[in-house]
Amino acid sequence: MGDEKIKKIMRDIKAIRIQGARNVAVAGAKILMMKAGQSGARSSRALLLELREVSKEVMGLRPTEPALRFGQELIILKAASRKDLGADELRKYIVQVCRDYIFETRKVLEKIALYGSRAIASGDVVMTHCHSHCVIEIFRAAKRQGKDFTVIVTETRPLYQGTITARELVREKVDVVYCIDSASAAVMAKATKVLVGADAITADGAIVNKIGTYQIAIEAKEYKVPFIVACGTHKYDSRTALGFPEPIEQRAVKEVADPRKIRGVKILNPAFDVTPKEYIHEIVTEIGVYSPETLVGILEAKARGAGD
Ligand code: RUB
Repeated sequence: MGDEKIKKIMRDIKAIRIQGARNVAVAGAKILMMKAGQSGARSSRALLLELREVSKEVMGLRPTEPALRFGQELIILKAASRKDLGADELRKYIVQVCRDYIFETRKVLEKIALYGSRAIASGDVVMTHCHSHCVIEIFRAAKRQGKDFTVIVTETRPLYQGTITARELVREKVDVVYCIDSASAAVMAKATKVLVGADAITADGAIVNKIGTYQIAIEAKEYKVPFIVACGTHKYDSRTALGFPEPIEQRAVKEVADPRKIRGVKILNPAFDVTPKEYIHEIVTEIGVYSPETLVGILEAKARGAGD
């Protein structure tokens, strides 16, 4: 029964029914929590082995998700550091570590909402793409501060996450304009800002986000509209500083088109694209609002242990 629940969460992550980097990372932590809670392992060694196995599977579900990887690695690392405990104690310890991690991600989101809301002014027309919890929380905070603004939401083909964003903002009584992705250049002249989330920050200061983000960034630059990114520092992929490229998830072609209707054609379906630092005005994180260069300097120093 418990394993079935875990499998269901995994299927939901894979099918993007659970989506957005933060939610995916939290769902991954919940899987480890469930696995530990229900495991019948008699030794801490066996328990850790089970945890590592399921975690490997979880991390493979969405390849472009450093936050998911970071969360999984952190939980496993903490669990492994207490292998001196008996199986029952370790089980309880792991459940608590997962709870703490989930709580921490909530705190990160609240700080991003606070700092990011300062960039939103009454009268703004802000374009966003896809569905990002960081972005939604910023708009929610700005609205609660009494600011009146409009959000242009792009539909975000092929899975239409823009509809989630539109619905959530309407619930917050935000004025929403919805358009197809290919209308973004045509409506950019009306925008005063662009605000998007991110799945990854790379060592060269680029961000990786839902496919279509890069073209919006290019259009924003052309129209001199500030392009702002909101994301937690746990999305920094320090492996990119060692020369590993950020993997870009390639999804099933049937999400894009029915291959039987256009036979003989190679269909591409990359889930994400890379926006270089030159296009990014600033990145809003839980530790502050920085240019990509400054932020990466701080995060790289921290990753190498020099920042702590
Ligand atoms: C979602 C997406 C979001 C980032 C950030 O893609 O690209 O902008 O994940 O999300 P998908 P958050 O729908 O494929 O998961 O701010 O929620 O972490």
